Amino acid sequence: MNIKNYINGAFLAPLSGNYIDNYNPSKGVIYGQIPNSSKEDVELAYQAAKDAYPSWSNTTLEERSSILSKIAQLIKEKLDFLAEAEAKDNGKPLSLATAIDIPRASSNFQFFANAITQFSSEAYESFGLNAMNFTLRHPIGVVGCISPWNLPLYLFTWKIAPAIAAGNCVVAKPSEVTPMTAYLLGEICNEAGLPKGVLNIVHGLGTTTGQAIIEHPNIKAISFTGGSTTGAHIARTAAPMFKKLSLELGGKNPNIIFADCNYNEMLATTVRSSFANQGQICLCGSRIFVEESIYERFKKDFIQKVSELKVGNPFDEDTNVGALVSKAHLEKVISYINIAEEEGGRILFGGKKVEVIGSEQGYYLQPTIIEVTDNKCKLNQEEIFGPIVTIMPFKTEAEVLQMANDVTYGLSATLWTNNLNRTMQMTKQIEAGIVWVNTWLLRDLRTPFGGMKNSGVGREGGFEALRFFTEPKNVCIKAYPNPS
Ligand code: TXE
Repeated sequence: MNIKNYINGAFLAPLSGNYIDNYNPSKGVIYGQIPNSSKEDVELAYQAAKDAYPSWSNTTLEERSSILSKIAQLIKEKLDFLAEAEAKDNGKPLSLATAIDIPRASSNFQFFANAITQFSSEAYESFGLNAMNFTLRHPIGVVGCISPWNLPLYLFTWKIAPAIAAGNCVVAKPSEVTPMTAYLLGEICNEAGLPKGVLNIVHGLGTTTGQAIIEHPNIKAISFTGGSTTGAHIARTAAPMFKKLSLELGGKNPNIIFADCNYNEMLATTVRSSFANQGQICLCGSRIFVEESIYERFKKDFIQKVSELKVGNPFDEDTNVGALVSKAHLEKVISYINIAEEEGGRILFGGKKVEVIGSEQGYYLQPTIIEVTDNKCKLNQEEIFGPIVTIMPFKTEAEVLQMANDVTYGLSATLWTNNLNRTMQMTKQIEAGIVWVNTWLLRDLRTPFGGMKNSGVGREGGFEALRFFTEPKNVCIKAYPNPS
């Protein structure tokens, strides 16, 4: 199936006529083509957004909210269709796309449909000065949203929904590796009555299409989720143009397990936090630290549970682990298994490619557990973003805290303990934007989401996202006594 750009409500071929191949990772075959949009296509999208802006930014909140709700509703109605498209394009189990990805894409629109009606700004009465301050929050204008391949529609809509809810018009680019559901979203937006030009979707490579978006002088804000190296490049490009930036980048998250935790809950959740979506979630707990007294027990039980995971075709009902997103990514992930061997890591389980019958060319890898002895090793320092976790024991709270923080990343952390004091102390000291205690990936969309250190700049979610997509303007009014 050939994909087109969605510009001004219409589906357009790229002006240059350049296309790139789109792969089905579970089969390892090309199944369509997508535009490799040039600067000129991005300009077309920008012009459409610019033209739509005066009217869209002046719609009533009620009208905006009702269009966003309609999009949410249509995504819900097309759940099966969209989930199948996502599983085919990305390689993730259909069950996961059906239970998580697509429902969340719908919730993103519904959440911001509601949030925008409750969004407010501050006012200060300057006592003694006879003045009043209030802050207006205007939409920015035309903004850029660039998203990755791991949770395609989920993350694409997580940016677009608050951007348009706040009254902006958008030029958006999904990952070239997983463009399909973004393409389908265009049709849904038309069906929901989103005015032409409010959302424009251009497809193509990061280095051509993405680069044209971030370099565009009049696209005044960029919301990006992806790798930290790309994030640094975007920051370097956007900073001299004084663009507003929100960067959600990689993670190397600790999963810290104390002996006093609820063991069965911890074990089941740790399997999920290690291998959900083939480990391709920036929030996965890829470094598992286990208190020494339960280390051997955990190791045995964890290996047992992981060995029960079925690696297979995303469309098989009993598949737990699907295909990795691309051949290049599979090779990158496998290179870490070689690094582990060089570094003296012990592969406790997995480490091998899987040949799935009927899908022999697909990009499958066993979920892999590697025992390491030093947090300084590459496996514990670099983001692998695949089905590989490391485990190592620790003795004291201070020791595990030091290791947890001893990485360049700071996205999320998980803590398993029933000790309240320890929870209070550690959550304060862990360097991460999100800390889960006795759970993982439990999300309330009102909460601030994002990382510190090399995991990003800024926060998404709730009113934080609406603040990002608006420009505050303070108005100060002084009053004088009435002339007598
Ligand atoms: O991501 P990229 P890649 C991590 C993960 C992965 C690594 C690289 O470790 O192995 O990043 O993955 C667009 N200007 N994460 O290379 O390149 C690109 O087209 C503008 C973590 O696939 O960062 C895509 O739409 N845009 C992450 C988006 O950026 C550019 C999820 C992300 O791609 C661009 C994905 C440019 N110059 C990977 N270059 C997470 N935080 O969840 C690329 N892009």
